Amino acid sequence: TAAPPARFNFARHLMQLNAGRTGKVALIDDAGKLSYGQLADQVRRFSAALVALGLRREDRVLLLMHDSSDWVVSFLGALHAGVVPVCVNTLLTAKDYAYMLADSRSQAAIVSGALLPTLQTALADGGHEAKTLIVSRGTGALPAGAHDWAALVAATPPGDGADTHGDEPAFWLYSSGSTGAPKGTVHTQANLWWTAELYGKGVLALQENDIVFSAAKLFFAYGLGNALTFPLSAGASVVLMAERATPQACFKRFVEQRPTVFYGAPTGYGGMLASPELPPRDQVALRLCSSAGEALPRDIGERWTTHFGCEIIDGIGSTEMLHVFLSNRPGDVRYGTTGKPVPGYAVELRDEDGRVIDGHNQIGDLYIQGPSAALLYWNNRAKSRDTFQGAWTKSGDKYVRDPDGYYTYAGRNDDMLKVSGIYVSPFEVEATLVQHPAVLEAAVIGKNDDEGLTKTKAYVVLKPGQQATEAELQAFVKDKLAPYKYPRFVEFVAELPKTATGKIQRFKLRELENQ
Ligand code: 3SK
Repeated sequence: TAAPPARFNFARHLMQLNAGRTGKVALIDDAGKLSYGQLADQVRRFSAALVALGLRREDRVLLLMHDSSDWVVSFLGALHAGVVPVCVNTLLTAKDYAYMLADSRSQAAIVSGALLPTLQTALADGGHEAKTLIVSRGTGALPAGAHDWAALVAATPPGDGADTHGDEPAFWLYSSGSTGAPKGTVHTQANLWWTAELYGKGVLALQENDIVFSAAKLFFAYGLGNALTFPLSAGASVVLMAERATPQACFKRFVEQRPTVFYGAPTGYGGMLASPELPPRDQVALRLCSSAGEALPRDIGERWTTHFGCEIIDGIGSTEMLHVFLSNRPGDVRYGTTGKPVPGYAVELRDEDGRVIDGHNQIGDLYIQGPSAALLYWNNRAKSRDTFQGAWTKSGDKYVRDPDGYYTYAGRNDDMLKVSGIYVSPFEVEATLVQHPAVLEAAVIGKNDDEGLTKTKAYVVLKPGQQATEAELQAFVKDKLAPYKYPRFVEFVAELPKTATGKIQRFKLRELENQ
């Protein structure tokens, strides 16, 4: 595949691609529809509004929004102006946002009305440079000096945008590790183009007449490709929803909007299959489904295909590579495996000494080479060097390759857990549990449920004479961390297995749990 031109702006590129589709529906959200023509107009207005508000090329702006057409316009509008959106997870705490505002030195914040109170708590923390606040779909009165998103777009004439370089920092996503603060992962304008070419077209082969719907939200790298980069690069239509992707919320969209392509994570597929409200095949229009976030258990894939008659294309990507680099292919699905490298990416398995494993059936660390890798982690030279090793990017995952060339997931090489497709650091949960007055020690591991999906389990030692219940400790964690990080199971034990030097032996707990 030929590279995009050196001077390249992804927002402008999409507008040029879709110039002949002005009347076609691009986005369908909870409030209504936006055609490709309206989308281009709003992007150019929002881009000009950012400039008029004093934002300059390469300034960062925090984007904390629920999925909606305003999210898409804000993201593309910023890219169009050469302003850098820092897209953040809507499920986090004010403390997390205070960190991200300060770390990114965001000069402005764009926020959904429903998330404004949390952002305001973060802003009140100080230590940031955000001077401008833009509120999308607010309900009450705006804070003093804040701008209403829709009024701003309506009042600003469309701008021409910036003549950006394809390799210039275009947007950030935050990536979490087992220790330390989340890392601002800096991506370029051209990286979006590469993911659309290699996975969106190369593997999924999205078509203009597709209607796509993603359970993964736009702030995740997976959701960004699914519901923005790929469909808008194909002239397709996108269904967006602000609410959590419960089985009921997904079924409602399946039946009412009739998407042809759906993207989810294994836990979501498992939850839908278990629901008594699962719609029959003839009420939906699905032709293709995709899964990522965690390995898709074979049984879930097979049951979904039996029910709906459509395959789930399981793959793995990363925030660092922006999207999927290893994947099954439509018509060539081997459930239980993550398929083969996506053309345009190379993958290697390396042994403990860093030597490339040429043979089969030997577990190794997965490294990826490809054109959509992030530039760096912001303010984190050590971790950037460790992850972005020249042309190769370390994934942190272990894989094994079979003689036919299919790759199967074999765990992480750090302690991170992926729960419902989202990373959870066991250390962060442990550090929170021990803040509870009754808890002496805690160890958190991944426990496989009956479907083979990972759930967090905490082993807890209470202080002598103290009492606590499972529900109380779960609520304690939910209150202090992003709620999705709470341990799904808590077991009280008299002591934790430890080495002679006092280190907790999590592997012994894992063996115990998953035998
Ligand atoms: O979790 C994944 O497999 C994934 C897929 C696409 C983009 C980003 C991620 C983390």
